[in-house]
Amino acid sequence: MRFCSGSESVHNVVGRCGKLLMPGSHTAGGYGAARILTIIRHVDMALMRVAVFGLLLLPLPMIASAQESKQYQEQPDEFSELNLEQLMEVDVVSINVLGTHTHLEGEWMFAYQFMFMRMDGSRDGTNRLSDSDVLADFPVTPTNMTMKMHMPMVMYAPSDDLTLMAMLPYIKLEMDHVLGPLSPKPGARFTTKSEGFGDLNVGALYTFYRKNFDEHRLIFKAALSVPTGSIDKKDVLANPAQGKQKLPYPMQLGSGTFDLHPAITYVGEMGDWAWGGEVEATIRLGENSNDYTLGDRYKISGWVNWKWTDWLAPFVRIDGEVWENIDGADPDLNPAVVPTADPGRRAGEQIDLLAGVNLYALGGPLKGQRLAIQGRLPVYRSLDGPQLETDWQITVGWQWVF
Ligand SMILES: [Cu+2]
Repeated sequence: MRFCSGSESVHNVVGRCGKLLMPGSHTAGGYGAARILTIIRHVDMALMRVAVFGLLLLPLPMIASAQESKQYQEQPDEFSELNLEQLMEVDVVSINVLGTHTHLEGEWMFAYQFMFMRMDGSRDGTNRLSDSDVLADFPVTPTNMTMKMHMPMVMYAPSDDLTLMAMLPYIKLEMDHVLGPLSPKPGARFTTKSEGFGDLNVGALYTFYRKNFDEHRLIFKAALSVPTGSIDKKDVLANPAQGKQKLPYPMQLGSGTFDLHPAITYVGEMGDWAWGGEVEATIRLGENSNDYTLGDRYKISGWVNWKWTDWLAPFVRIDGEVWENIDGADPDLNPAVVPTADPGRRAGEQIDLLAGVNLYALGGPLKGQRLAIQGRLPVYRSLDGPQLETDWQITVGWQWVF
């Protein structure tokens, strides 16, 4: 019964293990105390969220004062006299096709991104685990997973300082599994698939500080994801006689909750170089209809872009990300069967190195179009495992600005 050991939170023991081990125990005597502890824990989480918001809202007073200073810090004449085509040459390095970027007043952008991610093998902490390591504790282990994501995106800038955006991913997931000695069919393999729209993301990017137009800029992002992605995806598992069963957490397409995605980005640009840094949080609001909340995420990034020629800008980037475990549990999932069904085996931290190129068409029939290719490799991973580890990712993005 290792999955009900002391490391489990009170919430999980009541919500999940309690249900598993002692059906109907929700009315038992110990429930009252456990419920109080659960409430305390939720208050804790709420306080943490308030703290993160406080940090992200800090720049608001600066926005107000920056507005005043902008009154007399007009764009230099050289910028106001440029036409659109020339302006696009100016922002050739700062518009990173795949990263946070803003547009100039009146610009529209249509974009499409394709992302492929491969996960292979499991990890616990920083240690690799073999399939048989995982199968010593679980009847089933995932062996690998692929994610394909198609992401159409639209952006519009009502002013040089404000860019609005919306994007809706279409996701295809595939996960392979093998059964172990704790199962009735050791060595048997099966694959699960799920496919559909993910969560709609809408937001605004606001430049609240700029020096010399775009030599140094600070941008605040306020974005919200709407739970349009399914959290009820099903497929046939190891035993086809049982029909389609609820798929575990990483095979679902959305969070099931409204999520906030606040971020602060710094972008600097000089000559043929652009550089930047970003902090971003994903804050889940409330609990979804399947009685759980995905873990919050915190990300910090830094990058350098170099304009090699007018049409080619390579870049390197480093991302560090921390994400928390799931709070609560889907009552249809049994965490004793497979690690992916355990809400307490989802957290992790990872550092990735990224590199790629941005390509720009400055004239001709492709004028205004941009293309980017980016690869991502992890240099550090520590996971609450056993958990599948991300091995590599490749993203191709196309943009049309007009
Ligand atoms: Cu854009």
